[in-house]
Order: sequence, then structure tokens, then C-alpha cells
Amino acid sequence: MNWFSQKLEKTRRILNTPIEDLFTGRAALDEDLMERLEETLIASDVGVPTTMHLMEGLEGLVESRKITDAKALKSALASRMKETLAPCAAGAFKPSASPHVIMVVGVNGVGKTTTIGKLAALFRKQGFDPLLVAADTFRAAAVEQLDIWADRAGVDIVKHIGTSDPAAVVFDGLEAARARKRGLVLIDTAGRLHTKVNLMEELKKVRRTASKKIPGAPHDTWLVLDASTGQNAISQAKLFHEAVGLTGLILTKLDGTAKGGVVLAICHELGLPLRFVGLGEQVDDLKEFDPDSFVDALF
Ligand SMILES: Nc1nc2c(ncn2[C@@H]2O[C@H](COP(=O)(O)OP(=O)(O)O)[C@@H](O)[C@H]2O)c(=O)[nH]1
Ligand SMILES: [Mg+2]
Repeated sequence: MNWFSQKLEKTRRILNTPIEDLFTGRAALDEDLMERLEETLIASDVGVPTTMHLMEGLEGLVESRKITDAKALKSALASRMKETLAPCAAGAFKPSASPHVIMVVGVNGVGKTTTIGKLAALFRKQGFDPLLVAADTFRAAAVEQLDIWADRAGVDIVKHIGTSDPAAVVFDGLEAARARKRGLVLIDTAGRLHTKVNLMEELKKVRRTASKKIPGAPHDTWLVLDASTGQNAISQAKLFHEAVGLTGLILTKLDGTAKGGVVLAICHELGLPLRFVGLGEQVDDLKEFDPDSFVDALF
């Protein structure tokens, strides 16, 4: 089993075991079996609308391929999943400006700061020289945490000591990016304020500050979602998309959760590019999202 499959072990198990069991004691695919497959998908956090979508295409495949065993059924399901995920593949990241500013948003604890650390290391390996901006000024610990990641990734960070205005840090961060001729800026933001309205207003203010300093910035706004929250991730994404306009998604904590099926729901229901998946707490535990290798790792 490869690294990716191992990381997805829990979701693999919750999907594969019931599908294999479907055929125990019977020789062919019947309606009852298809219904149980549907239930398995829904139970794996694929969600009702996306399960219906997968099943629709699957029925045709079952007929045309004359499927009568679990192996063939899994392979047909895998084809359907790849088709469903294909529109969400973002491909390799390419900056569209210099500096290209990426604002990273999401609720508290989903993995924003960790992901920025991993992204900084990855982008550095790819030859960019990212600058980190510590605009989660809500907690002092958040700045320290980003500082540690900056060290680990070997990149610069712009932070304020003892201020509570994220827009001011962003202003200074973009100023520094220009002065130091950096091609890429990653902005870490807060995920928790007293109310959702406050949080969204703060993020909008950060956006306005960025665009005043650098026209067109932020060029990307990526939402980080925690896979272990399952279907809840969908409603979070809708909320953030309405408020700040997202250009991409990052799904973290796919390791250690059985709710990996949510990837399909996220892609099918939101239609936003899924850029990266997080598969652990270490610097290398981040993978560009690729539907084919993801589905292959699942089965
Ligand atoms: N297992 C796992 N843990 C993660 C992943 N990404 C982040 N975490 C952990 O989730 C916790 C919250 O992460 P943090 O980056 O502080 O979240 P933030 O509040 O959104 O900035 C930390 O303990 C991280 O180590 C991931 O992909 N897999
Ligand atoms: Mg954070």
C-alpha cells in the first residue's frame, strides 16, 4: 500500500469493507444491493445529492460492463468518482501577478496556520520565495505558531507585536513584499471572533486593505476546510464564499478521518477548485489535489 492509501486508511475501510460485503451470499447485482451501496456512500459523508449523482452514472456502467462482482463494481464506482471530481482539479499553482497575494481563511482549528507552513515549504521547493503575513492577531499564540512554521520552511514573516489590527499587518506585509521584490505572499487570518458577522467584516477589511496596497490583491482567497467535520464543511464553504468570494479550497485532516467521502460532496456541490489536501501534521503532509490518484488511493 502506498503512502497516500495509508493516509486515507480510515476512509478506505469504511468504503471498501461494505462494498465487498455486498456480494456475500449472492451472485449478482440486484436492486437491493444497489440500495445498500447508496447507503454506504451516504454513510461515508458523500452526502445525498452527490450519492444520487454517482448512482445515476453507475447504473449505466453496471449494465454496459455486465458487472457481477465487488471488484468490477468498485472499478465502475471509481470511474464515476473520477468523472465527478475532474472539474475540481486545479492543476499546478501558477502566480498571476508579482507579488501574487494569497489570503487563507477558515474557521478556527481547521488547519490554516499549519497549511500555510506546509505551503511555504512546498512553494519554496518550487522556486518561489514566499513571504508570510501574520494577520491572525486575535491570539498571540497564532503569531508564534506561524513564526515557527516560517523558520521551519526557511521563509520570511511579517508580524506585529502587540497589535490587534490585522489590516495594519497586511498593509506592512504587502509593503515589505514589494520592497523585497517577493513574488508570493501568504496571509494567515483569524478564524474566531465574537460573531460570524465580525469575522466576515474583518476579512472584508483585510481584502480592501490588500487591494488598496496592490491592485488586484488578494489574487486568491483559499478556504481551509477540516475533512473530519464532514458535511459541515459544505455549509462553511457556502458562508465564506458568499462573504469574501473564494477562488479555491484546501481540505485538511484527511488522515485519521473516515469522512473522506466529503471530498466528493465538496467538489460536486460547491464547484470550486480543490487545490490541496492535508494528510498530517508534518511539513510534507500536503498534496496537490489530483482526482485520479485520490480515487485510486481510496480503492
Ligand atoms: N492530522 C492532521 N492534523 C492537522 C492537519 N492540518 C492541521 N492539523 C492540526 O490541526 C490543529 C489546528 O491547526 P492550526 O493550523 O492551528 O489551525 P488554524 O486555527 O486554522 O490555524 C493543529 O494541531 C494541527 O497540527 C492535517 O492535515 N492532518
Ligand atoms: Mg491559525
